[in-house]
Amino acid sequence: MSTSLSTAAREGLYTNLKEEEDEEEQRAGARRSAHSVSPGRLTFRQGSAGRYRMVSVCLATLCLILLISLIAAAAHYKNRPQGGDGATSETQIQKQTQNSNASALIATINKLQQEKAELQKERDELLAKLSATKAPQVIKPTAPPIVCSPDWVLFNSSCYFISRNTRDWPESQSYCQSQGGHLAIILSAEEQTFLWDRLPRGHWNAFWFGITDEHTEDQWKWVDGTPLVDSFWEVGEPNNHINEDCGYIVKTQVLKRVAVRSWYDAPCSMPRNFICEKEMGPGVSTASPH
Ligand SMILES: [Ca+2]
Ligand SMILES: [Ca+2]
Repeated sequence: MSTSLSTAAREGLYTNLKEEEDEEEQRAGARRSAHSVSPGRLTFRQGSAGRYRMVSVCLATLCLILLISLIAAAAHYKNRPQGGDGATSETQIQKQTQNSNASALIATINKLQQEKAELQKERDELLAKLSATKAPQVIKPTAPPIVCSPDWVLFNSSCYFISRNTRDWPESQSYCQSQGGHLAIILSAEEQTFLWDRLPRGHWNAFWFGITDEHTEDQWKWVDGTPLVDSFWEVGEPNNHINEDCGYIVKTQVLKRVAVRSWYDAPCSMPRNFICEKEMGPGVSTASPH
């Protein structure tokens, strides 16, 4: 009996399941009917799909372009010099290069100037040596010592003769000229003193020398025509007391008389001792006094 029930129960269950399947199939068929598309709507669906493909292609192209741009930009920035603005950096580099070149140039110029100075110094030294080599070794002949004739005395480069006899001034000058000289021309205190020291003392020892104002009164000139500059007149002389145009030196026994105040003027015709002078420079021949 239980087996019969079980069979009946299974048949009942099977019937219920079959009915449920049929109902489900009917609902599915109804959904398919509800979602069935008309031909016009199908054409609309096909056009939308083409536009979607076109948009997709465009988007893909844009993405590709964007990717290429990004790659190019990355490459550009990778190749850019590091550290700030490119133009500024390049200018700084150029400036640094120029400064470096200028410093090197200045150093080169300084070095060349130093070498130039050294070369000039060396050149001058060589020129000096060359000049010393080329310069003739001039050996000045030693001038022979001046030897004065007997009774003549030497002072500097002149010989002097102090007469023992007397003549007037013109004759005295003539005698001196005959000896190759002239009445003494006294140009310095040293020369004056030298002669004074060699004059003999006496009551009024007087000696003509080579000065006169016979051509123009009070314009005293030496026998060689040169004017008188330094003079050793006694105080109050020359006074042209009695038409006195010739000069003479006085030496007495009075010791207080001095050489540099010993000149007087007197008439040229008066007989007096005299002093001759003869220059003894090169080329001047000597002659013995008479
Ligand atoms: Ca006079
Ligand atoms: Ca006088």
